[in-house]
Amino acid sequence: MQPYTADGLKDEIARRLQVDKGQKLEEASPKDVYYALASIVHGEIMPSWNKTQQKYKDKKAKQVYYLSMEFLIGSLIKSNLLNCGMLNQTIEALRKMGFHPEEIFAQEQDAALGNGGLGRLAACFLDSLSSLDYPGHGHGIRYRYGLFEQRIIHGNQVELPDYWLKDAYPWENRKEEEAILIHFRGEVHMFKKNDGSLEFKHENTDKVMAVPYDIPVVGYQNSTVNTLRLWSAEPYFPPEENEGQEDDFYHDLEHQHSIEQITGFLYPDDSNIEGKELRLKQQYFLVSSSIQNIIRQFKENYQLPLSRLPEKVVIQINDTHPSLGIPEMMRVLMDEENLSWDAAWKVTTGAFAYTNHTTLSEALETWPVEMTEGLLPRIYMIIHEINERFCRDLWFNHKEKREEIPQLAVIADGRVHMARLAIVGSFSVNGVARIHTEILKNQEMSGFYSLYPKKFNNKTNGITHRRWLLQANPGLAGLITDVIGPNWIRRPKQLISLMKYTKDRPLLEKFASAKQQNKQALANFIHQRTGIAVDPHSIFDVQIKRLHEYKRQLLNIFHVIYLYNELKDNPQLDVVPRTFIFGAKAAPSYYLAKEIIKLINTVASIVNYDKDVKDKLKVIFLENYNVSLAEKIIPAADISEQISTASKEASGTGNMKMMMNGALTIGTMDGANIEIHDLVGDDNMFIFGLSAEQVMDYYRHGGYSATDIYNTDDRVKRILDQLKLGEFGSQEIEFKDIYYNILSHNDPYFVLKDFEPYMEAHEIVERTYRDTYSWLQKSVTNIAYSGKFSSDHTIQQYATGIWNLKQFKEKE
Ligand code: 9GP
Repeated sequence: MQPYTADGLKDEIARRLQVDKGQKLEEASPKDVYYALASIVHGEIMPSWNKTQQKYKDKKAKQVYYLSMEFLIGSLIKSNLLNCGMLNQTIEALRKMGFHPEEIFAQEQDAALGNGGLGRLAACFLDSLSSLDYPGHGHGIRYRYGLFEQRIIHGNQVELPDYWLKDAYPWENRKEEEAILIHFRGEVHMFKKNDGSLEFKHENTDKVMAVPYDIPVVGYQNSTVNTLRLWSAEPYFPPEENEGQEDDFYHDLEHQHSIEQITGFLYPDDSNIEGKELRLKQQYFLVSSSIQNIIRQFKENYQLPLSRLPEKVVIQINDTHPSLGIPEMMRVLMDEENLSWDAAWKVTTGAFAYTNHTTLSEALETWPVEMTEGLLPRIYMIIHEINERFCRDLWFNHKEKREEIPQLAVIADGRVHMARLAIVGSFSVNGVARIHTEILKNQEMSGFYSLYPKKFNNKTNGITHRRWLLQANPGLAGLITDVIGPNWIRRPKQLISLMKYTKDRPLLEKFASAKQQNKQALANFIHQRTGIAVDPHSIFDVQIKRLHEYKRQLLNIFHVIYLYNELKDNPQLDVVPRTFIFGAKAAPSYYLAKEIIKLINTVASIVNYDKDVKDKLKVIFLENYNVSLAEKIIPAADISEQISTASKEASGTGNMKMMMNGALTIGTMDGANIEIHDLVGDDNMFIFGLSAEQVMDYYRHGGYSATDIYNTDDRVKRILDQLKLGEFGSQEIEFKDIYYNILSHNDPYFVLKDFEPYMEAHEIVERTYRDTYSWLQKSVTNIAYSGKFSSDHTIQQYATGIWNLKQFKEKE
């Protein structure tokens, strides 16, 4: 990529404005400047993009395709500038032009094509694949509406549509010539061929065009540019039907609308699968377009028999959502490429690998047989056959498993079990943190683990340190480079060298000042957004993630209410001032989660204006939590709240992002918290609460009574009674459902059980914070050990442990 100077860039922006819009610089709005800038960057990326793809073709490289219903890529302008090596010059150029760089960058609306952890992980993985020179691409859906925009009105979450494509999206290239035809419904006819084998013809289908839009995935200053291919659903117009269409204009319009609906919007729930036919359609649409595309490219580029496809192609499926890719590949290989069942099965199971992201039973997908069969008749036949063969194998070759067949069968109780399909059809099954993989192996999927022990493996999640440290926190990143040199940027594990400096007081002061600047910036932002002034010297205690009962935002707000009660009882109490910051979207149909959002906002509206509390306590709920907002909050966090009910959070990735930015974790022994703990130990984080074994034991054998705690702990009783009596609401009934959910359903997520240990852990937080020097040492220790959680490390493990993929350096 061509290096631009700041002045060169300034001139080029002015030239583009003139050529493209006939505009003078003085007349240009921030949006105009953003588009001119994005077009320059895109132009810089194009040659490397073409070259990378050509190189893969020429060298016949093995490639990984990451199939995911979600890619939460957020905004790309800054990360593209950073990865192209143009960020600093751009900032300088924009300043010289009299613009505030952040205002220009903020013109790009986040591409919110994901719900949370799973989608953001996919985006981090793509960044690492390119930055490490691995041939790896994403395939996903170009939803016209991304995750809803959240507004808080009178404390309630209100959802607005996220029409992120309303302005042109400068990073995508429409590739109409590579469109693919997808078939739904219809009938399957069976014929006997001359050689006695069977042939299946899928006829009278509803046809939909899948049109790809390609987005470049730029590696960090290495000229590698991979592709994120997002598919959009469009009507199919067969050439012979082009005439006489006027007659059917309104019918066609309706038809067109129903087709476009397929990629209309992202389902807004990440923990509870809605069994809607449209969602099943989306899933098949994604996999059919991707698989047909992959096979077409394989045939064009490799000139090898399809039996050798697994030598050149590996397909990682992100959760079970794309597992219909398995029968789809069987369909293409058998019906279109004439492979036998056995040959097709060998290719398919040699190419697919599956990542599981949750053990929550409500998130494990199953589809009704009638729906699957009606919408995808040929695919259902294949799933049926996969199931028959699998069950037969169990019956005849694994006699000890006969009893378990109903729990293992791909089709059971009138439903297709997607996780089972994914396990049976893949050569690798991985969890996303050590404890999560152990739970899969020993509990949730133990029946499969004993059948296929070699398939199961762990790949602990990671995050790209380029976006989450280098880009989001330039102050800290610059300081780190000053101290240990720039090598950590390409080898993030080298952050460990910071450990040499944890006793260097003047240096620790510099770390403190970098954090303080970020806190001040966030305080300004909060003031501008909410009108509330927060003390930038208070502890910034942050919980940002989807709202779910298992993530226990409720425990956090109970702690806030407890502190508030203490301060009301004794306004002179000597406490370290705290600012509790929340960001969370609830699935629109998740009633209790929305009640918890309302509770947090209601508590905030009382606490923030109470004179007794003064500046000792503030509660901020930042609406519309998304990637760009996370980039503002994370660098300013002192405390990272990772307080899920142990055994429930598969991994978590916010924990890694905040650790990397010097926050100390208060958390349970759950997900990747355990691996953070392995590295930094008890001295550098605040662990509390039930272990996963204890939680699972309670679920199995009972023995816990929430009512006992309510009756014996005055603090708990007071809080719950306040909810029931409407002290935190406009009327008595306001939060009664939260109250009853805890007491009548025996506190399914152990909020009361973990209350006492959580309070104690927070007392330790406060004591530790008072000792500034010791706090700073712990903070730097966290940064030093965080390199292990770079997604570069995770991707290396996928590449060597699952994909058998080679880095593709320029010299090869
Ligand atoms: O809940 C998990 C979260 O713990 C994990 O970090 C993330 C990425 O692996 O996936 C989340 N799962 C989902 O979003 C849906 O299964």
